[in-house]
Amino acid sequence: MPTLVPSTCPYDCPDACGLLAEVEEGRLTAVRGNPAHGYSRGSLCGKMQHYERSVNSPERLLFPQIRTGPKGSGQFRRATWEEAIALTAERLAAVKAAHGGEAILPYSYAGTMGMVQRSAGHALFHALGASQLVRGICTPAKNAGVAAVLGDTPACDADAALDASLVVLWSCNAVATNVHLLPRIKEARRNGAAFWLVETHRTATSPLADRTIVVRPGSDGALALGLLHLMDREGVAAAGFLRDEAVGWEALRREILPLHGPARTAQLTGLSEPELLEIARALGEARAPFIRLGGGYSRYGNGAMNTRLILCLAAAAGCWSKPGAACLPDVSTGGALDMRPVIRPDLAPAGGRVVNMSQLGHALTGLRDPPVQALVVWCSNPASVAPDQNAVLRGLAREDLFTVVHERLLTDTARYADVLLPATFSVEHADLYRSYGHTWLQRARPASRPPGEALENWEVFRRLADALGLRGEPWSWSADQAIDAVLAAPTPWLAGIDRAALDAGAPVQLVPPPGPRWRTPSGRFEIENPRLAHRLPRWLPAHADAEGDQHLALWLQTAPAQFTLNSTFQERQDLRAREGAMRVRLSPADAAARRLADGALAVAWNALGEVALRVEVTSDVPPGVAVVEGVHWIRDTEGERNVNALTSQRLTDEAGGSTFYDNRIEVRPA
Ligand SMILES: Nc1nc2c(c(=O)[nH]1)N[C@H]1C(S)=C(S)[C@@H](COP(=O)(O)OP(=O)(O)OC[C@H]3O[C@@H](n4cnc5c(=O)[nH]c(N)nc54)[C@H](O)[C@@H]3O)O[C@H]1N2
Ligand SMILES: Nc1nc2c(c(=O)[nH]1)N[C@H]1C(S)=C(S)[C@@H](COP(=O)(O)OP(=O)(O)OC[C@H]3O[C@@H](n4cnc5c(=O)[nH]c(N)nc54)[C@H](O)[C@@H]3O)O[C@H]1N2
Ligand SMILES: [Mo]
Repeated sequence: MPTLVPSTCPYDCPDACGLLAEVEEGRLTAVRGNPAHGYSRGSLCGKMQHYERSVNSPERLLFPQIRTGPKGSGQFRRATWEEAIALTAERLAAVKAAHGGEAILPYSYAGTMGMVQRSAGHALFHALGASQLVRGICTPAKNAGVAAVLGDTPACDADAALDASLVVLWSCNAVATNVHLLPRIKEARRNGAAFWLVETHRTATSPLADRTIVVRPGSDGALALGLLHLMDREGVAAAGFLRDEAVGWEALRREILPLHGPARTAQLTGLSEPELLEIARALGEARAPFIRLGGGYSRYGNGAMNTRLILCLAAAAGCWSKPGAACLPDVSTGGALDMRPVIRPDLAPAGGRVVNMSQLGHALTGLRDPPVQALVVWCSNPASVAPDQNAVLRGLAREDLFTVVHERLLTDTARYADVLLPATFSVEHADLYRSYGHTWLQRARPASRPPGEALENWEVFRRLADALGLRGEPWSWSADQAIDAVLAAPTPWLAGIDRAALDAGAPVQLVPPPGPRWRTPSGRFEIENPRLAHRLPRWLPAHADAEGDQHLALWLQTAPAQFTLNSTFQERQDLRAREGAMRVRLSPADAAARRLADGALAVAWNALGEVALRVEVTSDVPPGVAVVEGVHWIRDTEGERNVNALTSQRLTDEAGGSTFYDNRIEVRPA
């Protein structure tokens, strides 16, 4: 009989599902959803249903290794942990002595969302005075836009969708990226709700929806302004709310909305004037609209501004004033845990160099004073996921760069390691999980035994700190003690939790601290924000509209795929088969104009690079748009590059976010 151990899905997804791990003789044999988890309620996505296949993968790294072949060849010899740690410590110390601490660059992201394991290296790199990584590859522009309008106002619960009469998923392909919102939407539909998507093409979620509103990429801000113009003109905007609970409505009406009549909106968004009017009326007149903001529209040069404008539209639709209505950007639980005991920001030198993780290519090939001479990667696969792949690979191939990678698998990045260290899977180590889609907190204990000599992040950085002569907290703690230290740091959110239940592995609900309705400096909904360069939100074009690449006709969309998660799960043959090979989806008109047949091998290109992929001809994609889903391992591509060879290192308007969807390409037959 297997033992059932409560655990958590560790991946970067708003759902952060509760798991039950089935373990026999220390080995994970299966996982199921934990029915006691109030958000995921016992169901799992297609990726996690057979997590044991990932955990027991024959491709797992089992021992420390040291490079023997050329950089990137993936040729290594086995080493002991003692040798690997000693070599790493010696090289990091030498780089620091010769070039200063800032020549060392830590690189990590959300391979696991577990708060302690993902943060395990931070204190060490602060103490070394290393360059500090700006971890902005995901949706900081969205977060900045939300903060500009809503401040720290807590989000609604996903269950708010149940009461809606109109559900709008605004750039969220929920079938892939927010699976557990769907049962709630289905229930709302049974009660009569309509279900719309705002998208750049028809997605896997489209067949479930009543309507997919297809806009030109990056034009969502213009759409929101045009709809605000029409709702105001038609008298269907939530006027009482905008006047009494918001600041800036009259200024927006006076200074900005007159510029966004239907003709200009139609031109910028690609929607027709009658359709715009119909959407404006439907939103304004909806009894209870529920608008969920995904991240898609925010990965553009105008990403933060788009967010501000969509939130203003949601306010005008009555999301904060009609009974049963709501707007859900993300559920921010960032204030729930005080990570300082683990991260130790106090150890970092003031004013040290910062490096944006979306500009790794530049950091490795262009930074001087000092150049990056040592790179330590964990919980991330930048060779696959970071933009401008050719620049990243040129950097990783530098003979004078010392690269350490702590990984579970031989990823594209791991192939470039000088020292390659084997990592545990989530079920093999302790951690603490909060979510950005709900308010459940979970503490997981190790459930199964790691294979070979795989070690958790925490233990690796402890050993490295020890070899570098760093003593005391947090390095004297075990991962469990680090979790205890985080839970002992008081926050208002933790005040009321059932600690015994949490410690026993049960999902425990965090309660946002009480406060005023609007947690903004003005105490109101901030259409106008005097602290920003653009006091009033306004239309900003996306990079690919404003910069020099307009001569390329196709707007590249590189959205998440359903059966993989960023570059995670690419080791799984069963999931790769369900996803299919890397392909570019084109409209029949664009395919015909380029003499590209369905299934043909083609080359997608722009100034940054070339990618070989298969063509899929589909009327789901409008002319002028090219869709490439998924972050494939380079190993599995036909031309040794994935779609990130075509994405640029340009950042968003605010907060240094990535602009993965803001690029143009052309496609030709191979
Ligand atoms: N299966 C799966 N799940 C995942 C992930 C994955 O890779 N696979 N990734 C995880 C991570 S790290 C994140 S951050 C989240 C991301 O999930 P979300 O932030 O919700 O959204 P995205 O999937 O990034 O984008 C959703 C949609 O935006 C659309 N889109 C692109 N540009 C525009 C635009 O200009 N306007 C509009 N209206 N729509 C646009 C795309 O077509 C896509 O369908 O998902 C997480 N979950
Ligand atoms: N073209 C394109 N590129 C994208 C995106 C896109 O939509 N399109 N999405 C972007 C987004 S939103 C994000 S968030 C980033 C995500 O970028 P990353 O956070 O780098 O995500 P993954 O590709 O999932 O790689 C995570 C790696 O961490 C490893 N890992 C997992 N758990 C552990 C652990 O406990 N310890 C250690 N040491 N390693 C572990 C996994 O094996 C995996 O190789 O990708 C971005 N890249
Ligand atoms: Mo992300």
